[in-house]
Amino acid sequence: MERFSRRFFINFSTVLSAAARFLPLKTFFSDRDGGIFAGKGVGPAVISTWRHGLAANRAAWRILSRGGTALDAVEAGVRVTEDDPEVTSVGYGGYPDEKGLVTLDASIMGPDGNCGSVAFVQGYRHPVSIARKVMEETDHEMLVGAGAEEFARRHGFKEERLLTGKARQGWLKWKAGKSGKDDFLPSRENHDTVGMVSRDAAGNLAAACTTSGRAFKIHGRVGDSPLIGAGIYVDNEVGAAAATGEGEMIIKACGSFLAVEYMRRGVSPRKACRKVLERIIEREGEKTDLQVGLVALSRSGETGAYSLCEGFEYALARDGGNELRQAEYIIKCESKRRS
Ligand code: SD4
Repeated sequence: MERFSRRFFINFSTVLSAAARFLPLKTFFSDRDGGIFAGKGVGPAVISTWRHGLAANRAAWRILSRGGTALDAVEAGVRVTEDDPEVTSVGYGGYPDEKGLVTLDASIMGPDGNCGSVAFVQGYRHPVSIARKVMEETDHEMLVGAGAEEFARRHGFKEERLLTGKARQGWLKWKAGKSGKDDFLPSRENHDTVGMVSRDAAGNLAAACTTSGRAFKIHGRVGDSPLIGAGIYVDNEVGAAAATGEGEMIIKACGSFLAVEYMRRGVSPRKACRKVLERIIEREGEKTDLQVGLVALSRSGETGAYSLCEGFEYALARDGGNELRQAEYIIKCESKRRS
């Protein structure tokens, strides 16, 4: 009996793996998380936040499909968003702070656990690449403000003006409309940071995040995006996560680190993202009609995302496809109704 079962199992798994070579794996194994089959032979994958993640994913995929590394992919991917003047919360064209100055935050983390970040940087459109230089050329992890700008200059980054006409108009409108009472209330419309997590063909993981932060923020404010563990986190043996939304809430929960820790305990990426949001709700109570979204990827290639409020979109690229998805959410924030 035991022999029969073993033989049956071996035959069954041979058939299964042969079938999996010819048919899309998700036909057999797609799980309720919208993830992909967790096993050997799973190809590269990339997930990034919001609609502009589609363009970012395309650039990342070009690298992954040629056998490039996850680290190169996430850097190249989010640079696309940094370049896009229509995205008013990242890089060139980002909304300025209260003083009309565009100040940027970014981070990057690779499979070896190395990471780099910059915060409160002005005049450079690719803070993620400055962050990578910090990671690779120094034994520091984070540079901020004037020091980060000097470092960028020394490494050949080109200084330029990042405030576009569109962003300036938005700032002028905000200034004209603000009252003494509500000037620094969280800006709900502008949650479009790009965070990206990726897995390459070798199974290695990386993450990157880049943002101009909350629109019209107090001069000097830094959010979660450049903070390792908050905006992004990678543990190559477990998974990677990236966050977007109200940075203050993400920082207090160590959002991305916590998502990876849940995955370490065997929780799926989707559930890990949800559990981080539940933790935020526990902490923040009534404040939680502010948006937080998370994307995550496990070592084995399973993907997931979740948001606090309705309306978070993310882009998922794998198997040569690239699609925009609506994340599941916990609260319909306007009415505070739970889904
Ligand atoms: C921040 N988390 O600076 C960023 C903002 C953001 O989508 O994600 N917007 O708080």
